[in-house]
Amino acid sequence: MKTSVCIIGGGPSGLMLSQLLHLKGIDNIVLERQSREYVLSRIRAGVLEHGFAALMREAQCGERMDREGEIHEGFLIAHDGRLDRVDLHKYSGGSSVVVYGQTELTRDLYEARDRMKGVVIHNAEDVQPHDLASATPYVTYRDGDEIVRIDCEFVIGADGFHGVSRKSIPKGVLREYEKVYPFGWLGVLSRTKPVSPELIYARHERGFALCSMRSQVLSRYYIQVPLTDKVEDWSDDAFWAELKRRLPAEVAARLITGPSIEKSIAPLRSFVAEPMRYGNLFLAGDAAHIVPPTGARGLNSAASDIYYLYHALLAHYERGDGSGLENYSAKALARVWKAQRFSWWMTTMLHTFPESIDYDKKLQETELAYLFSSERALGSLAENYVGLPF
Ligand code: RFL
Ligand code: PHB
Repeated sequence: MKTSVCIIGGGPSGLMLSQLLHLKGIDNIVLERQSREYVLSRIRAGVLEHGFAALMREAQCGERMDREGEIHEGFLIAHDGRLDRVDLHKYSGGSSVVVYGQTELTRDLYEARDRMKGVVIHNAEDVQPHDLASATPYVTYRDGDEIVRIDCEFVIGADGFHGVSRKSIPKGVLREYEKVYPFGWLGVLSRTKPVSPELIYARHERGFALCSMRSQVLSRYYIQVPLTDKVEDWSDDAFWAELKRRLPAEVAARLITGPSIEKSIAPLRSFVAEPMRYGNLFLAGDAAHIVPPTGARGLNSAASDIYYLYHALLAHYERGDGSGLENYSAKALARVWKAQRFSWWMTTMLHTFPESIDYDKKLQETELAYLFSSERALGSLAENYVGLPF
């Protein structure tokens, strides 16, 4: 096979880029290791910044998101016996976020790819990029007993943290920065009315908790757990009891519980790979960087990568202008690191660390006390949470 852009990974990053390029007549193929059902069963992000939402509209996939997604103009932080509100709208100069599940937006992107007859190959095994430093790279994959070869001009590594693309960059070229947190988030999805119309992030001595949602009838809750815990260790009853302990009494009293329809543990990790380009391979999204979910930045950092990459490829194909591709890595990384900083800050402020001494706990309390006493500090939180400009 032959195409202009071969995209490895059919998650939100790969599908979004595929759709945007196709709308401009730029030929591309998406290779996805899993089945579509599997990709759509992964429960992940819930909060989208407006930059991401705008990209969905540009990709002609924003209709259902605009109809069913909820605009949130603030969220709450429970700490030290208080429940304080962060007024995103006020402190970000009129902005907000959209609550719309990653599952839903991925479904919308797949449907748009189907409508345009875009090529998305599922169950592609042993995907491997080749000759990336040359002007004629190619990608192979296995379909049963057959090895299929795709010749292309550019390879996009949008295959997430465990993908093959980043691993294809020679060791001497790549620098990796990583911070692994000593805990994970146990998440539960339940068909219940959310406990609060706005998200609640809770700092508690027993550990962090988050009350989120996908809609007014679908709730998503998380609690911080040690890395040694297994999903099987947590019955639904044990989960609800522990969540209630970490929430303010009046919130816990109105929490509606129900059977979990999904339950999983995600370890918390920060990671950045530099540079995000090697020859004609360009990394995007979780393939190049991940953040702990506390600041809701993961998918949103992927969106800015896709935005820069899309415009760079467009300039190349429409005007023969390669400057966007040249500058892609530096430009993307500048925003990526700001998302890393914000996610690290939110995580550090709100979680219980096994090694922390009383001094550290006092600083966490003071950080929160300072935050809610300073309009400038709230402004800084708000502008990061709604998303820094692309
Ligand atoms: P994905 O979604 O991991 O997709 C990569 C795709 O590549 C495929 N793949 C391969 N395909 C072919 N060959 C190979 N060798 C391959 N290896 C892998 C995979 O099957 C997959 O389909 O990466 P992408 O597209 O860059 O998207 C990134 C987002 O998924 C991620 O950043 C967010 O989910 C992070 N995140 C959140 N982000 C937000 O912006 N807001 C949130 O509220 C938010 N909440 C979260 C989150 C992530 C979480 N977890 C589970 C890590 C909450 C959680 C709990
Ligand atoms: C979610 O709803 O899954 C969610 C929301 C906010 C976060 C992280 C995850 O910061």
